[in-house]
Amino acid sequence: MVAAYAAAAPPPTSGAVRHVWVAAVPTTWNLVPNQRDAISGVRHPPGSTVLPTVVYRRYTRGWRRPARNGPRGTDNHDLIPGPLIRARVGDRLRVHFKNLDEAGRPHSMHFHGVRYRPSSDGSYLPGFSGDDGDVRPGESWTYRLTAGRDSAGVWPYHDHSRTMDASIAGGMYGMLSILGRRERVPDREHQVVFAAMGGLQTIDGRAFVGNTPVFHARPGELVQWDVMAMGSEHHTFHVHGHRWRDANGVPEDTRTVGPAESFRVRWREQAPGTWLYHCHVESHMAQGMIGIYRVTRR
Ligand SMILES: [Cu+2]
Repeated sequence: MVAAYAAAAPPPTSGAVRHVWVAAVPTTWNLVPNQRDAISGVRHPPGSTVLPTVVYRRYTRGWRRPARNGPRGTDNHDLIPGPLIRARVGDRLRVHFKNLDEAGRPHSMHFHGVRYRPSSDGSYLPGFSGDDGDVRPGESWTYRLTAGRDSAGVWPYHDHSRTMDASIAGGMYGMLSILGRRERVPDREHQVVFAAMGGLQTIDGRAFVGNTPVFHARPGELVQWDVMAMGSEHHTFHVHGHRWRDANGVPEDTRTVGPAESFRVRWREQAPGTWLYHCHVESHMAQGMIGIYRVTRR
C-alpha cells in the first residue's frame, strides 16, 4: 500500500514499504526572525540575518502539495531540518526526491544508517556516480533504502551532490528516525541540529532564544531527542534539569556530537518547568545555539 506518512507514527509491526516525497526548494531564510538575542539584548538587523537558500521540503504523494516537515508529536514546524523520515527496523523506504531549485543547481540526498545499493548512494563522483548524485533541476530520483537491524537510531541525510558544501551550509539536511522492531513510539520527538549558518551558530537553522524551536512535553510523557551536528565543528548537547544514561548506564547531562554524528536520548518526563537546552561550547551559545524546553501540566 502506498501512503503519505507525513503525520504517521511507525506501525507496531515492521516490514512496511514507506514512501516519502521530498523536494529541494528555494527559500529566503531568516536566522533570527525577531532580530534579537534575548539574553544579551543585542539586536541583529535583518540585513545581517536573512539569506537565500535551498531546503528539503516534504510533499504529499506525487509532490502534489507541500506538507509539514515535522510530523505530529514534534515541535519542529519549519523547513530546517528537512522532513523527519520515520521507519522501523525491517521497513523499506522509497524516498522520492525532486529538484525544484530555480537557480539551476544539481542536488541529491545521501542517507546514513541504512542499507542501499550504490544507485541510491546520492553522492557525486565524476566517472563513477550516476544520476542519484546529480539530480538536475526539474528532475527526480527515487532512493531505495532498507532499515536493517543495525539501523535503529537517528541518522543524518544531506545533499551530497557537487553543491554539497553550499547546500549543507544553507540547511540541506534532515534526519532518519528508526525504531527497533518492538521499540515504543515516543510521545514527543524533538530534533536538534547544531550547525553554523550565516556567521551564527544555529539550532535547526535559527539563532538565539525566541527564534530556535521551543520544545514542549508534559509530565509522564516519553520524550525522545534526536541530536546531530552538520558542518565542520563539534558541539555539546546539554539540557537543564534533566539527565539520561550513556551506553554504559552512566548518567550524563551533556554529550558531544561532531560533524554528521548523531544520537538520540530518551527519558520519562518528570520535571515541570521552563528549561534551557543548548550547545555548551561557550562561544557557540553566545552566537545563538540555545533554546527553550517547556514542560507543562496542560
Ligand atoms: Cu556548538
